[in-house]
Amino acid sequence: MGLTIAQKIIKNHLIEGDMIPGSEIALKIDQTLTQDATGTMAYLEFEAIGIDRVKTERSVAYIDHNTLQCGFENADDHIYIQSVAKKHGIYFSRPGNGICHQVHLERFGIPGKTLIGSDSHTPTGGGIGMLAMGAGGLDVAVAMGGGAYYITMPKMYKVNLTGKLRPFVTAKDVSLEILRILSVKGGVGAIIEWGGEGIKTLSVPERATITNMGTELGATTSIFPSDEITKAFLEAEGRGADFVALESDADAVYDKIIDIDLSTLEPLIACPHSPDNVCKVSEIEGTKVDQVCIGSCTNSSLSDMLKVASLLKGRTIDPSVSLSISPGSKQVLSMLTSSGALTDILASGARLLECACGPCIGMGFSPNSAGVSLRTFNRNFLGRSGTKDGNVYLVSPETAVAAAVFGTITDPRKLGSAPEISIPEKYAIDDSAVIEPANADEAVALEVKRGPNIKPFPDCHPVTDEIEAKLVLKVGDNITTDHIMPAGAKILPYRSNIPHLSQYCFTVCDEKFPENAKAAGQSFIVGGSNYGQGSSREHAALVPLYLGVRAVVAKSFARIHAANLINAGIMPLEFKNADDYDKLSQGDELAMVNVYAGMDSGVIKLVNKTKSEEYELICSYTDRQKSILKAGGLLPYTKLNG
Ligand code: MIC
Ligand code: SF4
Repeated sequence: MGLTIAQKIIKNHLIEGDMIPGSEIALKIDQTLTQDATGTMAYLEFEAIGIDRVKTERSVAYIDHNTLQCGFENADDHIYIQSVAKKHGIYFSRPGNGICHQVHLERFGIPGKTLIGSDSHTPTGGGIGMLAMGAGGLDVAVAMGGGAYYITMPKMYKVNLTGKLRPFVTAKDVSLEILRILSVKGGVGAIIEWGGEGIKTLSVPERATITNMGTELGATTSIFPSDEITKAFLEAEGRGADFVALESDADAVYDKIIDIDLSTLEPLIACPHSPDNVCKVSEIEGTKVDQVCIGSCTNSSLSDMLKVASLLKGRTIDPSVSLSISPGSKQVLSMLTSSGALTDILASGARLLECACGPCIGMGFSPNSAGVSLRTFNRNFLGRSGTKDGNVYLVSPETAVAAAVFGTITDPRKLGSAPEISIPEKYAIDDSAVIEPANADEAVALEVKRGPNIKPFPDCHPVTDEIEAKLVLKVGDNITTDHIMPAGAKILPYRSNIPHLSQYCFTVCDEKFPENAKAAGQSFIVGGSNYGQGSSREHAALVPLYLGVRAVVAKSFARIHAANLINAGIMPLEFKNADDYDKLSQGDELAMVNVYAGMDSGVIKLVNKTKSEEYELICSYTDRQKSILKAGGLLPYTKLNG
């Protein structure tokens, strides 16, 4: 039987396990990346593991999320990350150099290699044929130390593309179309391979938009073949030597095949507050727009920005709209500048933001009260923009420009003729903002600088055989990590200060959650399906741990969050009968008995002492996961087991 692209890479990196969907496998990791909002914690964990030098082929620490320095906290964290990187063998991408995924694709990604990153959009690297996955910070710390990365062997899906996109229909619309078809949980447990004749019409930046947004499907990752288009991109980046060709075997077997004819697609838009709430732009034309943001790791490539510049050239944006542009990297910004395209953008009335995540994670540029914001980003979860009642829509750069120019949601085809942009023969290469690590000898004497905002890791709690706890919070389906641990400019600076962060935990759903959880001492949370979708932030597990949460019982979980819960020593458990979800009420006094035996049999009994009822919960922990839970998390487990 032939192999898919992902199966080939997995086979080459398999350390443990069998490639049987649903079973646990351990992979050797070639490259890692971190960003600053998850990086401080990841490097504190790496230090706690106690390994001197990273053992990967390449590890890069990016500063791109926490770039607003409204107090000492973010600046201190940047200095900490820079100093820890220099000492332990990690490349440091300075603030201003760009968004981790964009820069990694340009300068470091290699087809056929494995990459894990402490950011859920790490699958962007699949645009050049990498097996690139988002992970919790602790998993990245372990991989930097040479440890394996454990995942459940995914199923294989294929999206077969035929035809060619029509003018003003873009890779972003392809991403929205697949979200419309599969929904935000349709990719859970799967790797999505993109193939078919249609992919020959898509450049690497377009492919990277698609693999980036595959994260919103809940997929383990997404991947394109590495072909002559990949080769041309790597050559233009001066990295032709990194090219290797990769394709699936003709007789590879897929669990699901989806066909999309590119020539039938239209400009699409994801409406508030979920990336899969998709309709045609033409269906909601005329809605008044207050703000437009162009950028983020989904749509900030040079090609995207040049299209935007060409459409804005000679036009002035509507006076009632505020337009921001954040180029994805210093390379993109410098080429926009030298080509004169930036002048066209600025002349239209746009505001230039730095090469960073910015508004995507609520780091500035929050919309006005109840404002309508059209963004080229990948997520529009409630409250993420920083404005609680903001209405965020997700669109292509072309649709974003149309809204900025006309002041309302408008089909971009009304802008006239579509710009034709091809990737340059040579990108402007300047790696001066990437600081190399010290060599092993020099590193010994180097000091790691820690600011006062860095607080100790929360106390670990080994899972015990009997747990009495209160149900402090019951939530519904598709709870995101932005609900659990909100981000934004006011909260993000405290990612290395768990006690401070804890005041905000789940407050989007229940203002009183932190107070109630603390008062309960030990607690459980109940959720619906796809609990924990979205970001890879391990803080969505570490903060509940700090607040006393011992288990989360849900109808189903998102992949990275379930792994983060286990890494934090919190049990993720699923209802055996989904109807039992309705029987539980917030405030119920609960108990789990014979937990260890239940972990072995796969069924744990949950006693509702308030209602005198019993429910069955299921778990399918591997022996490794059971040991992690019994040790109180991956950190104590790794220290014990080396
Ligand atoms: C996001 O897009 O939600 C983030 C911010 O990049 C997160 C990481 C984080 O919370 O720091 C992600 O996607 O993993
Ligand atoms: Fe940054 Fe937004 Fe991309 Fe997350 S999704 S890495 S916040 S640009």
